[in-house]
Formats: sequence, structure tokens, C-alpha cells
Amino acid sequence: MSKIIITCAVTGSIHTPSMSPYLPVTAEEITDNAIGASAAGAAILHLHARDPADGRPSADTGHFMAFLPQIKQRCDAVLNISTGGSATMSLEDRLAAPKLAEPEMCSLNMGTMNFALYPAAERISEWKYDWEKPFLEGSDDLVFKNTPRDMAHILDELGTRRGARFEFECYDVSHLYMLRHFVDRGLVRGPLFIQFVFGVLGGIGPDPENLTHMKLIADKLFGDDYAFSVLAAGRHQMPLITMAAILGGHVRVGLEDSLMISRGVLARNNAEQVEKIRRIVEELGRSVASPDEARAMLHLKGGDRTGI
Ligand code: KMH
Ligand code: ZN
Repeated sequence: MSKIIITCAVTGSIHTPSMSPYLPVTAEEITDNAIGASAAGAAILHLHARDPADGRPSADTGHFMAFLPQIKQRCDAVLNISTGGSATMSLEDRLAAPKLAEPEMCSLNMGTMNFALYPAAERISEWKYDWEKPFLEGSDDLVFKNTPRDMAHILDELGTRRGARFEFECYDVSHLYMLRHFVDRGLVRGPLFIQFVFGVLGGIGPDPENLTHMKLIADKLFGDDYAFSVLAAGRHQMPLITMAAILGGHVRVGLEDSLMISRGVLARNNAEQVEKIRRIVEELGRSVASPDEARAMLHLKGGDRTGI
């Protein structure tokens, strides 16, 4: 089996500050968490930005540039900037920072979907900021827009024009067929790095049978011209990424996807999750890929060719 790539998604745009005091919000918190995750073994850092004043998901390039150079100077991890941003943002807003930073990797979300966060609001009794409750509750009437035209635009702007390679976020089996369509159009070339996403309400559920099925279909559609990684939301994170490691895949952790380190226990930082999955995969006999090994596996352009 290949070396295993650990991706760490440091803060995201799903969780809100009232859910955990450890959710990185400021540039310093995002930087320190990213460096800690890299030191623990994360080869790829998947990054969103937040408004430091209140933790609101942000597309502001200034918020991104407040931490991107710091992270780049202090570790060799592959920087992967989200083009998903938040479902509340316009596509152009979502692309502002990746276009400026020209990172080695970006995410690409392979379908328009519901991205339902509102059940989480019912579990919060005390709110730190006024924006959080409407943000979460408003997701019952929110569309996370990723049309084929949007995807083609992102592939052109960030892939063709700026040399980024992609973490293809597939939340359902149908997204694999959409990815195959873009390969057939000649707009995507392998080796593909496909992130199977489980447990988002609006995407495929976090059942092990769905992981084996997603892999079965991906094998059918892409042969050996792809590698898969797995992320799973909340309590499903560790079981499903452990299964991914057993099946020869790669893994993604981070407080973007889960705030927990074990049942009922909040992770105090991203490194704790990286350390936990590293212990598990090494016990399984796999070894963790370095950033440069990940670059070679995914055919990335190199850290010296970004705009950061
Ligand atoms: N939020 C994760 C479920 C993106 O940033 O483009 C998937 C993700 C999407 O990370
Ligand atoms: Zn993300």
C-alpha cells in the first residue's frame, strides 16, 4: 500500500464558535493549529478563513493573507485552499482568495446540494455571537451551488490558469459520475485525488457500506488513475477514516469536519486528531507520507510556485 496522506482541515465554515472554544478563528489560532497539525504529520492543510472579530466564515483575502504566509514560512505542508468557502457566499467571493494565493491545491465540490447545518442549532443553548443561530437555522433553505458551469470555471481559473490540482469533494455517488464527465471533457486529468465526504446532511450517509460502494464505483470509473481519501462528519470521523486506511485510502481530519477527539470530548486542537489517526494507521502497518511524498503522488506544482 502507498504511504498514507493525512490532510488536516483546520477550521472550515461549518462549525461556529459556540460549539467549541477550540475552534480556530483568528489568524494566530489558524496558524498555530496548522503548524501543530503539520508537525503531527499532516502533509496537506485544507484552509478556510474566518473573521477574527466574531468567527464568521470569511472570503476576505485579507483574512486569508493574515495566516497563509505565516504557515508557509513555518512548515512545508501542501496548502490547499477551499473554493467551497461557505454555501452563503457567491462563487466569485469563494474564488477571491484562491485566485490571489495560487495554491498548490484547491477543493472542488462536485455538485449542487443541500448543506443542512440547522440540526446543530438545537444542541446549543448559549450563543457567543448573534450571527451563529440564523447562520445555522437558515441552512434549511440554502443551496450549496456547484453547477457544471461553476465547476468548469473553477477548473479554468485555478487549474489551467494557476496550476492548482484538486481535492475533488464527492458527497455522493452521483458526484463521481460528474467527475468522470469532466475527465471525458478533457477538463480534468489524473491522477485524481478524490475526497469521499460522509455525513453531511444533504450528502451520502456515514455508513460503511457507502464507503465500499463509493470505492467500488470509483474503481469502475477511474481505474488506477485515482487515489481516494475519506472525511466524515462528527462522531463518524475516526471510524470511517480508519476504514479508509484499511482499504488503502488516505485520510482527512480537522476541526472543520469534527470538533471531537473521542466520545463526548472536545479536541483541544487539530494536532490531537492528526496524532490520533497517525497512531491508528501506524498500528495498521501504514506509514505517513511527507509533504514532498504527497506532492509526488498527486503531481503538485511545488510550494515555490504559489502566490503566497
Ligand atoms: N466542508 C467539508 C464537508 C470545501 O471546503 O470546498 C468539505 C469541504 C468543501 O471542505
Ligand atoms: Zn473545506
